Amino acid sequence: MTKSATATLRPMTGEQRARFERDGYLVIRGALDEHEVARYADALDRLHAEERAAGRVGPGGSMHRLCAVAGLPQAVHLIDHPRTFPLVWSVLGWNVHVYHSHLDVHPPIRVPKPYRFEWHQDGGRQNRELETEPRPRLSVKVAFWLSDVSEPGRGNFKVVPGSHLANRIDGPPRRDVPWPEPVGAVEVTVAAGDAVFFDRRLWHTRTDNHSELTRKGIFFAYAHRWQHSRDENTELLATPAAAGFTPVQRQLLAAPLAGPGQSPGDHQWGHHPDTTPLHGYLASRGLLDPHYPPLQP
Ligand SMILES: O=C(O)CCC(=O)C(=O)O
Repeated sequence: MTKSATATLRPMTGEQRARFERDGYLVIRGALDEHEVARYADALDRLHAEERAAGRVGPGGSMHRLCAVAGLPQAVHLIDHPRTFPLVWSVLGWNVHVYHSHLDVHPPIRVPKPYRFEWHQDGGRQNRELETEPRPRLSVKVAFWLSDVSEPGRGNFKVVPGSHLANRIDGPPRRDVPWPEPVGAVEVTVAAGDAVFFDRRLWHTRTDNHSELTRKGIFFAYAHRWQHSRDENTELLATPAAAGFTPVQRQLLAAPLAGPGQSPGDHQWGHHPDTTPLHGYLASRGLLDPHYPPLQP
């Protein structure tokens, strides 16, 4: 973690937890300061320019690049950012990693796009293969905003507050069939530097950017280490840049943690808290919680 991380680590407050359980998401105002916003936005702009030059952007110049830290190693400081990461371990506990992440740049839309119903819960097949109502939370996600989406129409994140406990919403027979927006849907209006922390079950969608501003964000989804990662960081972890990553950052990037004589699978399963960096980090600061199973010492 960065220097500031150690100074300000605080678990989720009771009020935040109640709001998160009720609405399925929280907005963290000013999660990044203006210098951080400028730094990450510049880095994202540079990557976007490279991707564009290499012909790897979508229609209209949009970029949705998976494995955020592999694409932008300086974004490693976002995965355990002191303003957002405590929300993650307060909910999921210490046996976590980033299982999926993306870097997003969406320039203004100049040519109308064909209709597509993009409302979804995260987790893909989890939403078919788990049988409970509601299905379990399993993962949470943090979106860091690097452009101003404080007005609707700027490619905002759109959600149905409180919908995380509903296994389904009304939708079209095929995604290309125009369909009314879900009742209660709202565009989340936030400034550059704000973050949105959400339950993967929250029904949500990206919206089209009809403004004059390019919409930019970085997203990290966290799950327990016993859930398979969609991100692939093996090459990243072998680069010189990775030498500077902290043990907690390495855990979050799914670096192998098993020591001599330990089975990698068992370690990933969570059998070895003593050699799981986040466990040690929280224990040494008195942040484990005997009353909350995922955080029990
Ligand atoms: O880009 C957005 O606003 C939404 C992204 C999204 O759908 C997701 O993170 O699952």
